[in-house]
Amino acid sequence: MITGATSGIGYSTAVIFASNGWDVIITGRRAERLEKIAIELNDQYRVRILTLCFDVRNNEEVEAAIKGMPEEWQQINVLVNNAGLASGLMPIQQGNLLDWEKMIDTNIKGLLYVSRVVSPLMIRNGKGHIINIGSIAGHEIYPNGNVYCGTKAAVELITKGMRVDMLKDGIRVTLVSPGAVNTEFSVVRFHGDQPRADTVYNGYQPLSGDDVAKVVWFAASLPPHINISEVTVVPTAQAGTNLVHRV
Ligand code: NDP
Ligand code: 8X3
Repeated sequence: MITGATSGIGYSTAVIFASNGWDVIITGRRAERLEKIAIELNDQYRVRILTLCFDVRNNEEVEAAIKGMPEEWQQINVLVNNAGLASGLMPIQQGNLLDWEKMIDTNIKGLLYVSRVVSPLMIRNGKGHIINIGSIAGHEIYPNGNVYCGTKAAVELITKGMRVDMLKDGIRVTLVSPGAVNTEFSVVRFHGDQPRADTVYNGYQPLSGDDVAKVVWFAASLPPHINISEVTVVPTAQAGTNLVHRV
């Protein structure tokens, strides 16, 4: 199950699992995209794709969608908690409360809602792997990153908490923390301002969604006794959230 599979890292992760023969549950709010991706992956890789359209911020929708799946789909081997966003880039003293709430509700509460429903299924099945998509923004702050960085720092500690709590159940828990990835992330952050979003990726080669998906797949495809606890993956041209070598 991959949350936020309608674009970027989540989409690429769905492709890599499907291309390796896995049946995949893809989720997101954009129903049309989900259906299009399901047809594409089914045609190309002959695997089964289940689409679940819900907003991770709405716990009722999350529970109804996941608990309502046919029993066979409830055997979730891997959950990739990827759905997330940045909204705005403003100093704390000028912050927009709606942006803050969107980020906190999606990146922290949404991840928790989905995990709360899926983790008991994994424990019931006696195995499972939760891969949370954090960020280097969770490890270090940059100007105006305040709340987004805070949500990703929370994801880091929640990931550790999950690992501790489900240790006895044999559930693997991994944190993947990417640096700059060229997806819809920046256009979402800048509320649809594509030219401004493009400036984030000018003058160097950022990661692609496919690059991050390879790391997620690596962690998921290791033998069951190996857990990658944390991995940070950045473009070669990036040495920190605010340190990118541009030419
Ligand atoms: P995209 O904007 O391309 O993808 C985000 C995905 O999350 C979309 O599929 C979107 O689907 C989904 N999503 C967002 N909000 C919700 C919601 N409320 N309910 C359900 N789904 C939601 O960005 P990325 O692929 O870059 O982002 C994926 C993750 O990677 C995020 O957690 C982000 O914080 C993290 N990340 C990104 C980095 C980057 O530089 N791009 C770097 C480090 C981490 P839909 O709109 O259809 O609901
Ligand atoms: C996304 C990376 O550095 O733009 O998490 O916040 S950054």
